Amino acid sequence: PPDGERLLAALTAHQFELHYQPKIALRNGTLQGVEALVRWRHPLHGLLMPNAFLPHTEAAGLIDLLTMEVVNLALADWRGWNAIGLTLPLAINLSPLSLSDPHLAGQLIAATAAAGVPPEHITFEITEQAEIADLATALRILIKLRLHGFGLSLDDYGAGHASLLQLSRFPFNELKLDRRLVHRAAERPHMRPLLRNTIAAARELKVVTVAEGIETQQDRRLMLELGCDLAQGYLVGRPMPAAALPSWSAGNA
Ligand code: G
Ligand code: G
Ligand code: NA
Repeated sequence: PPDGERLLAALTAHQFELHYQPKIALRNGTLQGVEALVRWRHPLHGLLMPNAFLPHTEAAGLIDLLTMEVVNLALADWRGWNAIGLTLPLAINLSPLSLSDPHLAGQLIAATAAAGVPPEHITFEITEQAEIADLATALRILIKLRLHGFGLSLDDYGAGHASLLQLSRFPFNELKLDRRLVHRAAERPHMRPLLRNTIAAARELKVVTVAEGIETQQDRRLMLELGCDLAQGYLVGRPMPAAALPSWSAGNA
C-alpha cells in the first residue's frame, strides 16, 4: 500500500486526475450534471481507483491536500466545458474526515472564487462511512457552504450511516439512493414501498433524489415510476475523461 511519503510525492507531481460520471433526468434522459471521481495515474502501476489509495490518503493525514487538488482540477475542467457552451452542475466528493477541519469551507470558497466559478454550479457529495465525530464543526462547515450557494448531497443514502437523522439535521438539497438499494430493485418488489416513501419524503423536504447504480432498463423504469428525479449508473454512462464529455453530451441531448 502507498505510504504518506509516496502519496505526498504523487500529489506534488500532480499524478491525480478526474473522470466524470453523468447524472441524467429520469423523465427525459437529459444530462443534469457530472460527478468527479478521482484516479491516480501511477507511473508504474497505471490508473489506480480510489479504493486503492483513498483510505491510505486519509490515514496519512493527506486527505485535505487531495481534496484541494481534486477541487482545483474539477474547477479547471468546469471552466473548459463552460468555455465551449457546456455549462453543467458539477459534483465533488468530500471525505467525511474533512468535515472536522474548520478551515475547509474557507478554502473551498476561496478556490471557487479564484477560478471564477459561481458556487451555484458546484455540489459537494458527503458520505458518512462512520458517525461524524465532531457534529458541531461538521454542521458549521456545511451551513457555511450551503449559505455561500454550493449544493450539498447526501451520498449512499439508505445504507450504512446516512440516515433520516442526517437528512433532517444537515442542509442537504440532494439525496443519492445507495446503489445497494437501487441495483436490481425491479426484481425485489418488497423494496418498492421503501424506495417510494423515501423519495416522497425527500420531495416534501424539497430534496432532489438521485438513483445510484442503474445498470438495467428495468431498474431505470422502476425508479422513474417511483418518482425519483435523477439517475447515475453504468446504463446511463460510465465515468469518462473530461475531454470525452462534450461529445457524450451532444449524443445524449
Ligand atoms: O469510481 P469509483 O471507484 O471512482 O469511486 C469509489 C468511491 O470513491 C466512491 O464511493 C466515491 O465516493 C469515492 N471518491 C471518488 N472520488 C473521490 C474524491 O475525489 N474524493 C473523495 N473523498 N472520495 C472520492
Ligand atoms: O458513492 P459514489 O456515488 O461516489 O460511487 C461512485 C462509484 O460507483 C464509483 O466507483 C463508480 O465507478 C461506481 N459506479 C457508478 N455507476 C455504477 C453502476 O451502475 N454499478 C456499479 N456496480 N458501480 C457503479
Ligand atoms: Na459520491
